[in-house]
Amino acid sequence: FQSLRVILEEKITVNRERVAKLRRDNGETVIDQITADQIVKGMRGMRALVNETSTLDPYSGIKFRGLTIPECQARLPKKHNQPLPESVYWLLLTGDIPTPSQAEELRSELASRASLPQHIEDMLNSLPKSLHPMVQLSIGVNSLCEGNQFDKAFKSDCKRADYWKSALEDALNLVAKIPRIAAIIYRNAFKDGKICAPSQSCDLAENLGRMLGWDDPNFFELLRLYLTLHSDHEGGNVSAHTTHLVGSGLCDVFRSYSSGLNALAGPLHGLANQEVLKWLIELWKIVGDNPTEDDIRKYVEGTMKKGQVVPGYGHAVLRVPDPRFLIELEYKKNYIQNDPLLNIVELCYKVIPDMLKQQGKAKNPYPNVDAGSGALLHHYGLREYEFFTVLFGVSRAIGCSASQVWDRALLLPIERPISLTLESLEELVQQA
Ligand code: FCX
Repeated sequence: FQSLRVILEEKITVNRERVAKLRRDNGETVIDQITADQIVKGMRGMRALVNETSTLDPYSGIKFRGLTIPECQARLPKKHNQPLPESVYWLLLTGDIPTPSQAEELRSELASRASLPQHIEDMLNSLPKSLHPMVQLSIGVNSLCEGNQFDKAFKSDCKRADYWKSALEDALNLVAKIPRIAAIIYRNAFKDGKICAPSQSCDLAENLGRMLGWDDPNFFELLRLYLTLHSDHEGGNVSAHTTHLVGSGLCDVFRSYSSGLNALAGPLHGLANQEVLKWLIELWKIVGDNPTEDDIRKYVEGTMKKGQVVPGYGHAVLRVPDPRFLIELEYKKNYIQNDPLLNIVELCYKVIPDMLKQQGKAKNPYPNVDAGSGALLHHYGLREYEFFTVLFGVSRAIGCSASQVWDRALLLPIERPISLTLESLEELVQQA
């Protein structure tokens, strides 16, 4: 942990100087324009945020600190064939590929922080089982804010330049503890409520899998992949942006990310993975184990006729099949012999893009990460799809908390754009 802090301190000094130079030399330089369309259509394509941890290209997809996911898989310290989630976290925090001993240092640090205060476990156990798992997760993460280091620093005479240190402390606690919150929610909502303790010797993925109740190394391997794939998706997506926005008012990472989790719980965003599996299971029931392309077409037409979106397809930024979805398919090819539901996922990929192109509305007719993630979990026996977005939330804590450390490190101010009434927008358009 000490070495992580030292490395960050050095990098933060350098990056603060970069910000100062940028502002001094080019603070007034115009880099983009905003159209009226962008203002009424969800600010698509508007470059207006600083986010250090990852970038998203419409055609090549996500890069974590400049590395594609296949590059992460090849170069980050792994367990078996997938990167350790801890090495992904190190990469997002520092921009460096950790050495195996640095990844181990972070693994051990996070494992040592993995338990929850008893009163938080009691509070989670008292929640109604019927409360959606994402609401429970948001409550659990919010409640971690009690006694957080950031508030303590803020209320003491800590200098603003040092806020990042307490933000880092809280970020590590969030990533360490969120798997247990998720597992308690799962065991209470869908199993007998009993849960094993986190182990000091496991990585984040195995600890999560074991606390959920699995003892299958292949499932832990899938969770390693899952935690990597969902860890970050640049700063403009709904959950990352929400976390950043709330944090910009100097809320600690627990309350900021709890807000981000509520953002993730929308069906057009993270909840899509739940919606995809619900939709696929219904399709499977209708068409059976060996459907034809026409069977799939008929079902998709039904969804479109109802005016609903096809879940797991489309993206606000990507204009190609989501590389994360392609990695899911590759995982299926390498690890799973024959699974009827995953076969249906593949058949959908053959059929749906052309249908969406024909419909002519979606700017991106291709699958996103949610199109395949749920069917992989289903293969290993995790079938309660209302829980799926919780796993997304466990993973996204890695990216959102790393970003929040950098928000404080770069001394980013409170976010405060200006909204327009329709009338003022119409006037501005006339004057332009
Ligand atoms: N099925 C049917 N219609 C679709 C569609 C889909 N999968 N995706 C987009 N469209 C429609 C939109 O509803 C919109 O219709 P409208 O003009 O009548 O309002 C039109 O196509 C243009 O939308 P577009 O600009 O392509 O997409 P947006 O940037 O507005 O929205 C999302 C992007 C992802 C929200 C959209 O594609 C969608 O609803 N997809 C299904 C839900 C989903 O899978 N979400 C997960 C996304 C992602 F991975 C994540 O953030 O987690």
